[in-house]
Amino acid sequence: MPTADVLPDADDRALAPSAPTRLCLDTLSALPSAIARPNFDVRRLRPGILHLGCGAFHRAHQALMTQHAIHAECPRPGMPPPAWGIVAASLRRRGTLQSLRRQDGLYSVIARGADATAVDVVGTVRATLYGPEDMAALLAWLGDPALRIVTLTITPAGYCTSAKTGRLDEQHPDIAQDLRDGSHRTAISLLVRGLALRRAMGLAPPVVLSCDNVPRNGGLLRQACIDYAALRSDAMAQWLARQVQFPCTMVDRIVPAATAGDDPDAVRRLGMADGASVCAEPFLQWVIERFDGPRPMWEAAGAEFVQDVSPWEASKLRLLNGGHLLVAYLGLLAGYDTVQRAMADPLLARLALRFMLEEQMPTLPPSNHDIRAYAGQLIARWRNPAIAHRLDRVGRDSAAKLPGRLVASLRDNLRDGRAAPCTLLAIAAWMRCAAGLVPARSGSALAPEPGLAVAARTAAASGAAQPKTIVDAFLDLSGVFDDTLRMNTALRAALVDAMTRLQHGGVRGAMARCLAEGSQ
Ligand code: CS2
Repeated sequence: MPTADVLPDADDRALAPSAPTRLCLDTLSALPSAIARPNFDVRRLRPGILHLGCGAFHRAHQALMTQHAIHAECPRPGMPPPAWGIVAASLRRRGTLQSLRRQDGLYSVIARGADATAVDVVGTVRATLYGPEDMAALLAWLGDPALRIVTLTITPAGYCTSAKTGRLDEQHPDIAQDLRDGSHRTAISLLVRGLALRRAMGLAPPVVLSCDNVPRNGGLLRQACIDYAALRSDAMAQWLARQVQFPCTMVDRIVPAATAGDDPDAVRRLGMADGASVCAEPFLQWVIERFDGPRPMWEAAGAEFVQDVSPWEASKLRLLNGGHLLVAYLGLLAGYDTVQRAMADPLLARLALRFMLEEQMPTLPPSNHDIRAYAGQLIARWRNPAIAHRLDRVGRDSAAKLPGRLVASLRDNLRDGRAAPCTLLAIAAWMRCAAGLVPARSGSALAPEPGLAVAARTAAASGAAQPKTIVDAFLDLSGVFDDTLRMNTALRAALVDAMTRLQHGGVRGAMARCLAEGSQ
């Protein structure tokens, strides 16, 4: 068990007499009866999991499902719960960890549906570690035999892989720095170090479960770790390849960015302050490739264990995440700020549905899944009026998101001779958003991405008049488009055409024309 346990911060609670009571172990029993909470003795929950990337998604998904899994094991009164507590670590951001520490690791998940709201207080996060300050404790936990599972939500960009090769990008600045000074800025470097410790101690490695939305997430992570290890030691790389399980997973729940500070809605519902609460849609799904070794009873919390995750992963990434990108970039150009508002626009909603059914569905691997029903369900989920999911957030980190969500299916469609006008329009809209050519009324623009800076400058400098300059600047990004696509002159011309339509007919005109042409 790491030493940097979550500790009540007495100062915070004592200093503000007029402030509402804060959620913590001592106040847990004062929650209103309608709030679901741990049915086990949280103080006795020993950790068995390390999670890297303690963002809102992890808290509303794996940490909550782990609580339900522990409930399903029905710890007997007086007995400690099964040791599936979570040590939640972050290598980059301290904010959430501090809020969790003030609350003994407790926080609420507010599931907001169109008609009903349900609240769970979660108690599975038993310690928090911040990489830059708690590295020794983090490494000690990685080397602790009690650690059986490592889960990760580090975003697609956190894998530091090249979209071209699917292997570790050794030139990535953070990887290069980790190789130089061993500071473990990246999860890849930290994981390899932790696994090397286990090997040196003769301990079985933990199972490593990627929970990010990237194609073949477990395989990608495994290869990145092997590549990193091989830069130091072939023997370590071979051990890792033979001994460590990296199951693929598909995770799904729409979780908007968490509010900074105490969410007033949480205060109202809990009757006490909660600086780490998250809100989410009610929908929740987790599909996991079967693996060997002890684990929580996640299936009792609704998780599915399957032989091959690919069909779930492909439809999730291409319809949900790809659809999200289409709605984000076209929605931002149309002046919307949230997915819900954008989806209230019938033009955008029709375009999103057509994109899913006519351009993404034909590229999916065969399965018995009802993809039409899935697409309809997605439209309803995106319309959920009770959550505000910001378009600029959905569209950020685009260089890492586009390849698996929009570009892969475009490649498949081109290969098979199928038209993909909605995808082309979405990619042209992305180029405009990434170049900062977003109308002022959107109120939000995409955060600049270092990898896109040169293309964005070139495109922005060309002003509105040069669709071809914008397309050339972005299509030449080898991290996003592979050589076949970059050399495809018909594709280049089609993107220039889509860009010209956006520029001359405006986004609404371009969407209307795309729909009209498709129905001829
Ligand atoms: C979104 C996802 O921001 C994004 O990339 O597409 O976070 C999406 O909301 C989740 O994958 C839903 O499961």
